[in-house]
Amino acid sequence: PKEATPERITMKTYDLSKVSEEELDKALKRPSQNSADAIMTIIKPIIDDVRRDGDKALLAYTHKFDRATSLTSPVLRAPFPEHLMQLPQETVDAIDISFENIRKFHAAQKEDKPLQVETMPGIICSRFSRPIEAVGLYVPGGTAVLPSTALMLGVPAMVAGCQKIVLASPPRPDGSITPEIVYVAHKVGAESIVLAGGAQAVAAMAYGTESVTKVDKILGPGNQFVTAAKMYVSNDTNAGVSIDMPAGPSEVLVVADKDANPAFVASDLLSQAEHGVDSQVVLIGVDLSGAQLAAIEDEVHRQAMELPRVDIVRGSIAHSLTVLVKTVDEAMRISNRYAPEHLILQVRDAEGVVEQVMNAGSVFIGEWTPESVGDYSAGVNHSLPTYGYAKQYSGVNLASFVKHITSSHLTAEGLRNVGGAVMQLAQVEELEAHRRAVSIRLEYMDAQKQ
Ligand code: HSO
Ligand code: ZN
Repeated sequence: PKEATPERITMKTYDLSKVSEEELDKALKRPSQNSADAIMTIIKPIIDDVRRDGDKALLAYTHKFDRATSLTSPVLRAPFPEHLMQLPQETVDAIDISFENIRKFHAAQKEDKPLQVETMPGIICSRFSRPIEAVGLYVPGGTAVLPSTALMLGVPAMVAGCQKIVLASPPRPDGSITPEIVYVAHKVGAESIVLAGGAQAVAAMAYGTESVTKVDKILGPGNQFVTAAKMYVSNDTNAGVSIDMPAGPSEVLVVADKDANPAFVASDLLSQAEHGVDSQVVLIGVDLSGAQLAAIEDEVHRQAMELPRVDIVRGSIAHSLTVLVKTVDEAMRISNRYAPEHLILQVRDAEGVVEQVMNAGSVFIGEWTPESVGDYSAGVNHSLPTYGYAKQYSGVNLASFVKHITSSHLTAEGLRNVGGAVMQLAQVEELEAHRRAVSIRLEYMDAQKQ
């Protein structure tokens, strides 16, 4: 690997034909997270406090961590006062357009009628879905205001028909919440906004407090404390709460060939890099010439220097990398092994390459599809699996807000058709009552016939 000069904002480059598999795997490792044990020792007492002392503990933590010392109630209930959602018209319009696209895409994911299969004559198996009653949606505070995350979680919850939508987000030091988030909460029909963040907000929604509604599922991204708290409460049977997925720092992998526009490629890498110092961005260059690689690197440096968040970008670019390969097949093999949260395909016939995508949170196809359209407004969800979890998790979608329930309905004929198999297996498992539940009915049928 070529060393980056300190002042230039540039990624290390690896040439697939010159590095070993192990070297490449090591380079593609996500920046390491703090040890789970260390995080757990910090959050456990917070969760215990909120569970025991409810609002009082929740408020105390908000006073301490968010410096919102004037806050006297941790919850804002709907209907939310108009004056808390005053926004410039352009922002209202932007939220409305995004809301509508996200709504359309998630509404299309509805299964309008139950799935039904007659597995044998007289045996009808069905599957239908019902909304999760109460959901808690965590919208991070931190270095950026994220009303888009409120949309990505709130809109599908609304479309799914969840009865109680609770939003949680840390307040600003003056105790207020950003008006964009209040406006989104209003649009999705949220019942309340919990003015708290971190493990304390997660605990409040998991166990409920005097004023925070207990929820059945908690969704949304967050820092390591939030993620650890979600994992903790979802393992506590006293809470009876589930979570969406483990969350880690945001990441993007861009596959670009020699037709890709260097300025576009750089802009996509940087839009992920500005999320946080622990974000990681990966460029896979397919059959690029030295001049083409240099053009992309120049653009990365030049554009980065113009960004207000250049210092964050410096941090994330420091552990980001470029891998040079010869073919799209090689690129996709690496991408599938990395399992990026976002995969951008800036290659000729990008659409055709999608078939080769095995592991990714969300794919952005072709040069006119920057990741930021998906982050905000296209309609797809931006709450996606990170840290390689795209290998086994889906991003947030309509199914995240429902349960699937199955049913079976047999006629007498159906029971006659399958009864023998059931009785035989019950016998193998030596569960006599199971066997008799069938035999009693079959005998009854026979008696009726005579
Ligand atoms: N790229 C982020 C989502 C986001 N971007 C929110 C802007 N605002 C993680 O998918
Ligand atoms: Zn983003």
